[in-house]
Amino acid sequence: MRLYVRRTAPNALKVLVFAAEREITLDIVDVDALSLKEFRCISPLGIVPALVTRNGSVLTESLTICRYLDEVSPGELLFGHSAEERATIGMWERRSELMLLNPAIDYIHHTLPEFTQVTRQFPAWARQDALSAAERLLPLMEAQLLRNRYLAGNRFSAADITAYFGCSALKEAYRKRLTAGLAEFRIVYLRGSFELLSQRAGERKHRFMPASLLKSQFEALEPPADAIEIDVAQPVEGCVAQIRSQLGR
Ligand SMILES: N[C@@H](CCC(=O)N[C@@H](CS)C(=O)NCC(=O)O)C(=O)O
Repeated sequence: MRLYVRRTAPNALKVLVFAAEREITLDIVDVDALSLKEFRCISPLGIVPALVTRNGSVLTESLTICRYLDEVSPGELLFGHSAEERATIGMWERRSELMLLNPAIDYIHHTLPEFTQVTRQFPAWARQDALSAAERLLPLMEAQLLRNRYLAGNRFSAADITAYFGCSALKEAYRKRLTAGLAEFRIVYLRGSFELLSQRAGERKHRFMPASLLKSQFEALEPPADAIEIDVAQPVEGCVAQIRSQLGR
């Protein structure tokens, strides 16, 4: 199966992480290597992610793609087994997407000068209202995570993956919140210099996540103290091998 992605697009990254968790091998195509016209022949809306299944049909919508991959792949289901489990995971997944991830994306698109070309911005609305749904959801999530190891119970699920993309782990205080109550966890710090990362960001052709955004990310970053630290100057396969070996996987 072939998955079309853009590596800065949260919905596409969500499917990549889902596939990695389920150990599903996909042929990954970065749409930056294609013209929009070429990509629109595959996915008429021109949005990522898009999956071409084994029988040649094209699926878009990250949630639909993840559900499909879950159903057609052997192994532990991340959308649950019983009706009860599926409903609970589905509920937390939708809450995480609609009330956390999408508002976070809206906030960024409406407030940062880098997105003036992409979005007709309403910064006052964003500052006042965009995150109100997240503010209502977060205390509920926090209570849920005090009672359970993961969002939908004691098993890791698709809901945790979506929620993860609505969170930032750049600052120590955020990491403390994200890991509170976890008996066992490791933080992986992918370390790269500003020069290297801005060079890589500058090589992208699309208008999303422009290279100029990197500055504010570096300003916010508080490097974690006892993380597994990986130098991203090496190829991605080397990073993955080092992380796996340090996690003993
Ligand atoms: N609801 C869709 C949203 C997909 C989406 O918004 N994709 C963005 C990147 S995260 C995109 O490709 N935007 C390009 C465009 O709209 O032209 C999903 O979950 O897959």
